[in-house]
Amino acid sequence: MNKMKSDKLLLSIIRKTNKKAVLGKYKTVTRCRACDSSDLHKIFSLGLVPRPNGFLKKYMLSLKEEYFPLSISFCGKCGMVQLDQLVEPETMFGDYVYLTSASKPMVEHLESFADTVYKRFKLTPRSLVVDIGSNDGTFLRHFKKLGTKILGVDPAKNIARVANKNGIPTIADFFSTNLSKSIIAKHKKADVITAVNVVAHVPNWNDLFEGVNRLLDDNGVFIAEFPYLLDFVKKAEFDTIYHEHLSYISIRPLEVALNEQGLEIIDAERYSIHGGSLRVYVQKMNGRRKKTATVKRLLSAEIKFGTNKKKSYVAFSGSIIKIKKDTNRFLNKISKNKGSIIGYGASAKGNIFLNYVQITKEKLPLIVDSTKYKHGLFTPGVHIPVVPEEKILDLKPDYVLVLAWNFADTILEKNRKLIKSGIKFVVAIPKLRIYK
Ligand code: JHZ
Repeated sequence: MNKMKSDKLLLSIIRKTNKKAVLGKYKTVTRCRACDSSDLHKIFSLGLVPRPNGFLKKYMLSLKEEYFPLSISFCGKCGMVQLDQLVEPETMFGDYVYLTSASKPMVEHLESFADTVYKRFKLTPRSLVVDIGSNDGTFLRHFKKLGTKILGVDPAKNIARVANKNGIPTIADFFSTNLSKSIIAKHKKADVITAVNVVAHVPNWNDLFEGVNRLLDDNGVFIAEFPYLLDFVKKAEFDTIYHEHLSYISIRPLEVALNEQGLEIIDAERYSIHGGSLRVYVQKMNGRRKKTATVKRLLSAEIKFGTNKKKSYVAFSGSIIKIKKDTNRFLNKISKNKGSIIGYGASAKGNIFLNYVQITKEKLPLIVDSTKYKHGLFTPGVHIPVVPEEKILDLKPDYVLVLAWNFADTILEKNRKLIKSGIKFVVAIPKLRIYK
């Protein structure tokens, strides 16, 4: 079946639950983002889904809603894993609802991240830290406290406005080679450039890394952090596949793309945040710092895993199908027994989970969340209302499905009293578990 026919067939299935579903515009990616090879092989398709952060206001529920195919492939040459579709970035990031400051574990992670960087690279009041994808300025706020110069860049105009109001100077734009030139003209070269959960979102790596190389001082460091491919595959974190995440990054392809733009990885560290992330430290090619043994060790682990081999992704695909089956079986049992259940954490990944598993508001009538921007909105596709986190105290459901599984420890800990009172918390990824 050709692509167009299969999209139309999938759309007709979705229209059974969402009559307003239409096919949105997207481009198909045919070459590897890292090495430009066309040797791409499909890993898994999640069908058609709406934009992951496409929350709707009430009046929008009666309007058309765009859906896009969602699938990932690996590159047979360099092992890069990437999305097969490209949705116009402007429509995803121009007006954003995700706030870094809404998740306490992330705020704490960024605080210790800033401390580490400040000490390791001996920053001073003259040092300039530029944060790409700076969101509400949570990360830069820590550098400001430490006393460095700071500058944020973020395409979400609504959120950049908030950051500026809170004293974090932020350019409301996509970072690019062109923008790096104007930053140098107005400020100076950067001693540190950071990009936390950003590289995976950028379609054109050459332009990003060329811009980084231009903006970086000769002795500067570029530090990027992103969910790590090996964690993603091994822990079946399939709902982090969404249209904002164009790449599922490992060291090997990233190094290919960085080298191409005159940059090299000198160190890497693994963190548990967001289900398992990798932080890489990068300098200009043949810079003064030596490469650590960790980079080599991780590279060998990637080769051993076989990031460019079909067989490495078979168990991952099997787990996705099993999670869908187990969750549906579990929810059906609850509704058969007339039990009540709500969701916890209206995350982008949660929206993919709900749409892929086909969890409608009949099965999950409400989601609580700590982000003020999401309150009063409805989740994309399945239209479940989002309410403040504290509402859980009035609702007292029998079960709570934790959609922000990456913060399950924090969410379980802060709701310990509710769990003791008999409310059962459920986490579906990497496999269905009930906490009581
Ligand atoms: P969270 C984000 O994705 C955004 P999302 C982005 N696309 C990215 O790359 C990844 O992170 C890595 C809420 N919450 O962070 C807040 C509570 O209600 O998993 C958030 O809405 N109570 C840039 O959206 C959501 O859960 C809590 O106690 O998939 C978590 O969203 C906590 C801790 C969170 O990311």
